[in-house]
Amino acid sequence: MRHFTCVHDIGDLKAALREAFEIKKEPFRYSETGRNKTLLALFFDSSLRTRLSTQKAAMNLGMNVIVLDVNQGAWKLETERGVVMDGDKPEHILEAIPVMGAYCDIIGLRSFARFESKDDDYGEKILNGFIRHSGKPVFSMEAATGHPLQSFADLITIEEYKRVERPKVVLTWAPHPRSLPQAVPNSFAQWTAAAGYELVVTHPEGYELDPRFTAGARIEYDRDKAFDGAHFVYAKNWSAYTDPNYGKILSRDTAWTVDARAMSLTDDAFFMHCLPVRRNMIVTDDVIESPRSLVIPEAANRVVSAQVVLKRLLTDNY
Ligand code: AN0
Ligand code: CP
Repeated sequence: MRHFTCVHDIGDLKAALREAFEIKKEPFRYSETGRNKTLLALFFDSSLRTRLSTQKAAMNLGMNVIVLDVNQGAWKLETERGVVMDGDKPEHILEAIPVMGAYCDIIGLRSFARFESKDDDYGEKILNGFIRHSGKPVFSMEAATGHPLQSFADLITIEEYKRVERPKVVLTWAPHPRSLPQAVPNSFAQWTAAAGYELVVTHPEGYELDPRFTAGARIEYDRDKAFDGAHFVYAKNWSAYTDPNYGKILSRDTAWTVDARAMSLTDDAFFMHCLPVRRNMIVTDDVIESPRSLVIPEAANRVVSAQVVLKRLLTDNY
């Protein structure tokens, strides 16, 4: 694996899951693999889990880690080519990327959708810029259209808790006061399809995701019908994908908040969310605090997914 940006990069998913459980059992077995190798973890956007779990995974592999919050202390970066740089941005990303590549062996990148241009976001302009110009293996720590480390951790969690071979998994939209990217639901749909689960996606009309990610899923606008018999409920807010509403909030309807009544329609489903979560917008206190809530084990598995990916990037490239 040269880079890690989506489910296709991981190859045989079953083998990757087996590797994850092996690493979870023996996290320090490969503590020499990353010796004298440096991870540069670059954040253009905020993070708690990704920042900490990726560092922990790198440390378990014996790596050195540099973390940079690009917007705090580094020069503001111009991303357009051809502009006269007489404004507030002193450095161009076309110099900054190879410079950063010179100081490390692997680059982790967090750079959310900007909602300024759907083509730039869905063309993964920033992530692909790092792949093209850094000269180093690059992995996504949530880019514009996907959050593969999250989905990999979600699958590890589902595999640990499922009671049937092919569980019914429901991805449900829920309200949020700010415009959020489609990265988490896109990846979740793509990875659960690759895992062969039954996937139902439910949301108000107008929130249809890019069909390239939801291929094979059933879209159900009636949430009660979607929840019927579910084994896992995965809640997430996202903004509209379809034109002309790309990046917009179309609904704030709190009837979509996941509550005990909705969960009672399921087959005693587990509740999942990638976090950070806004309580009583996305999910009620009682549901997220219930014994069926997996949000903490899910977050803990982020170390495992990051460690599998880093180990493969190290062994395949160095
Ligand atoms: C981000 C998102 O929705 O993509 C990160 C989730 C892991 N969430 C927020 O910005 C609240
Ligand atoms: N789930 C997740 O990626 O969390 P952070 O945004 O805190 O990293």
